[in-house]
Amino acid sequence: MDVDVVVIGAGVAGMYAVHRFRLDGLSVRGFEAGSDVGGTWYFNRYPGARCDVESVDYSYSFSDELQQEWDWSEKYATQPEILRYLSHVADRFGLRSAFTFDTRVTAATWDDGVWQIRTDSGEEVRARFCVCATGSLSQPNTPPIEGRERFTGRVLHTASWPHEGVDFRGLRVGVVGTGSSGIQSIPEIARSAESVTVFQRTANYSVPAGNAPLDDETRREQKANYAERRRLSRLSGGGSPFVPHPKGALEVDPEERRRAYEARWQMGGVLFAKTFPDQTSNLESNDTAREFAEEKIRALVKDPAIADALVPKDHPIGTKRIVTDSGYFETYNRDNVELVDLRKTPIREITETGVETTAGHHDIDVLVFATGFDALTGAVARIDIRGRGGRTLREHWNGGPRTYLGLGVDGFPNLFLVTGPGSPSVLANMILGAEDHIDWIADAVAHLGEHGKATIEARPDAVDAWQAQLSERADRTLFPRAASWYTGANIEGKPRGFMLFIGGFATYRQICADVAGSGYEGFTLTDAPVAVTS
Ligand code: NA7
Repeated sequence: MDVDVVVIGAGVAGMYAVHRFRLDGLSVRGFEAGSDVGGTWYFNRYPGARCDVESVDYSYSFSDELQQEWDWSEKYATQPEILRYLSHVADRFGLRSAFTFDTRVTAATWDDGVWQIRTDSGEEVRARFCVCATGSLSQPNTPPIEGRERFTGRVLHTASWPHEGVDFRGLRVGVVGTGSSGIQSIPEIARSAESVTVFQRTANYSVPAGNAPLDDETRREQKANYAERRRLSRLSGGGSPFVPHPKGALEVDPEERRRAYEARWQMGGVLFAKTFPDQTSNLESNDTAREFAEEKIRALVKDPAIADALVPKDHPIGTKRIVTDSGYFETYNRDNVELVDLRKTPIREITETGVETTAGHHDIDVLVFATGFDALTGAVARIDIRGRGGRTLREHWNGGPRTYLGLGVDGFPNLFLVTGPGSPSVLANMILGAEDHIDWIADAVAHLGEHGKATIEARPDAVDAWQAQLSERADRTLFPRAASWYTGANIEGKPRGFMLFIGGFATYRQICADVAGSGYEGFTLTDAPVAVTS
């Protein structure tokens, strides 16, 4: 055996994994495709990239010293600031030394009690445990639009943005996609480009961030109350210290409802989706939020026809992640921004010089794909993972991902997933979620040691029951109605099904804690011999 644990990925989860496993006295090797730490924040460098969770909450909780010493400059941190923070964490806890950068794990094979890990540099490492901290939104998706390779201008993807930045001055820019990446980057690109043509397939809900610099007083107060803030976050549905209105949207009178929506709108961001507790489970309640948001969009956009095209019509509000923007809808009031509604005039093909829709040709110098990710499964699926009997994870997940607790997979002993399918993942605060998962895994590894066991593996019946629970919970909500990346609908040919645990962060934490407390019910623990240490 070379090491106890191999960690794949040096993002938020992989970094904490190295720290925690080392604290537990385990030897760790990490591999990272990028040239440095940061994961999603290393790659997504597009202009306007920001987190949609407040910086004070979207930060590690494992070290109070770290919490107290780091100063966030804004309510919602930009990508460069988050990357600086993660770099600081890597320095402070000496994490980089565990990682080999610019190196992709290409294969992981379970062989006689050992994970054999192979990389694209030809290195092979043997480990007892393999932790996939590979990220939920890390495998970029570029849709196979006819003629894409013929375009002679510059092609960019928001998720693999050039490190040196892009100077858009004097250029005609086309942006495909109006998810979070498109909605955050379009206003920034429009500020300097000669023109921006936005190719919108599905209009999206977006709430202004209400971003603001944090002053010393606010920071002092946040830091003084950090413990309470974290406690409330862990009791919440989404991992931030906010609770919805105590009543359902239809249980209050229209004035109170409006006041509640207005207050959340002014607070800014994604939490608008959780103003009332029944907003994403009852269509009638959802309609009240939808109407409120629609009114806001129409008030922000001067041209009623453009406003109409920007009003979402395909999905209940909140069933695709609500975007947190800075001046998105207002951008369409600029003379240099044009909206192309692909529902009315679909793309025919990409040409050498631009994009041809059924309404005509758009000349473009730079084409930006803000087209998202093969979410939740894409990054693990690209690794050739082989479990017991040589069965591949790809085969095993042919019909869609199947996990127990989002942590383990039957047939794949000592393999752990982190914040992936089957967990709340992106429906909750990803940093707190990652810390929880890593702590759970580390505790499980310690439990094996204490009980003379060598392997832990999800039982097939536990996986079946977990999958059934995921579906039952999702079916009680409006989420399955949206053709979102939560369901695999954004990738052609990807199996459809709601992939996340939607019962809330607090409930999920309790379930995981109960499983651990019961001696890992639903997992098989064996004392199979481990290969001889070399
Ligand atoms: P998203 O949210 O998946 O958005 C991708 C966008 O690209 C979305 O508007 C898609 O339209 C659009 N898209 C995808 N394929 C095509 C084709 N073929 N033609 C036209 N438009 C297309 O990714 P983001 O990177 O913006 O955000 C991902 C998450 O990161 C976000 O939710 C935050 O949590 C952070 P569609 O809606 O599929 O019709």
